[in-house]
Amino acid sequence: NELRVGVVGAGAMGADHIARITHRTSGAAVSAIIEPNPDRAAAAAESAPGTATFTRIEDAIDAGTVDAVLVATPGQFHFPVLEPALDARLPILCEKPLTQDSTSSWAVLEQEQKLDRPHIQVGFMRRFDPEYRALRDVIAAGDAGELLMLHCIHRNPSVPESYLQRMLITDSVVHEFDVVPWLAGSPIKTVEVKFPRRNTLAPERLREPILVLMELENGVLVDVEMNVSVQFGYQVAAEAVFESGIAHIGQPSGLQLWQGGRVSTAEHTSFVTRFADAYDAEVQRWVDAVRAGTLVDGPNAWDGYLVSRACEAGIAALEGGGIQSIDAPARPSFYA
Ligand code: ISE
Repeated sequence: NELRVGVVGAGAMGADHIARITHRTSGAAVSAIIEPNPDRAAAAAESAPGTATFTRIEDAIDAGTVDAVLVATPGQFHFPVLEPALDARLPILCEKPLTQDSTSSWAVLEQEQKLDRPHIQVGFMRRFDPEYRALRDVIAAGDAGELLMLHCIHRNPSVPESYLQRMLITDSVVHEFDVVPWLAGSPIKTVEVKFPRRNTLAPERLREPILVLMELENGVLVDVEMNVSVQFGYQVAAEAVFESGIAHIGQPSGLQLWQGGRVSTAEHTSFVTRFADAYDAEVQRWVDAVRAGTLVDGPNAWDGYLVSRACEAGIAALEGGGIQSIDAPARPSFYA
């Protein structure tokens, strides 16, 4: 029987997930849309006929219409949704970040540990991107020797008005904070933020781009160019430097066109297309895991907690400067 998914939040990401589950995911259907904004709720319901709409998750749960929950609201609204969903023992796919800070993420872990097994998967979709997976395999296989450095590029054409300075860390670099330790097989030890010249095309409230430097426990050094006003497109790429080789991921791909004395290749303009395959795989594997009873097949709430600690160090580095260290507690056996 099909998994009945309640989608919380019908903004850009929620609408994308609703379309995905409705048209591309097998074994699942959207049964409820939880969205306080009536226009957004109506538009979303029209795209997924037969779904009920609610303004509060508690009402959707009480109506008995959902077997699992996909949380796609902005990060600051995750915590109040996770609480009732865990209370109802529902499996959850929560978009990144898990919550806005490590104290509330810890509270989520404590609540989850009252259940029989992990119920929350966190939406770090890069782990499902074919190129990131291939790079991780190259690192693990060691064919090019040990990994020495990672140069990461994270560029957005522009950001919405709701995007504030701290979100360079909590909304954007949050992805590197998850995917880099996963790639390199080593946790983050320190974080530092440097400021190059400011891009005058950035909104006035933002001082960016920024350069984020990380040292991992295993000695690998990582730099991240975080740049959200590049105008020309959406680019997420990385170069891995090994002892006896180099690997690149995230280069523009597809049709190359030679015309008028130029060579061109189409570039993405949004994460929705750049990571479409990753989102598809992420949601399908989550649905399969929930139907199989394992509930999680990807980053879990413990991973989300570690990222929240890295974000706190990142914000301290962004606002106060200096090299900030991260010392996370040991992983509870519940998440082994
Ligand atoms: C956005 O929220 C995302 O998650 C994207 O992956 C990221 O590239 C962007 O910077 C964020 O604002």
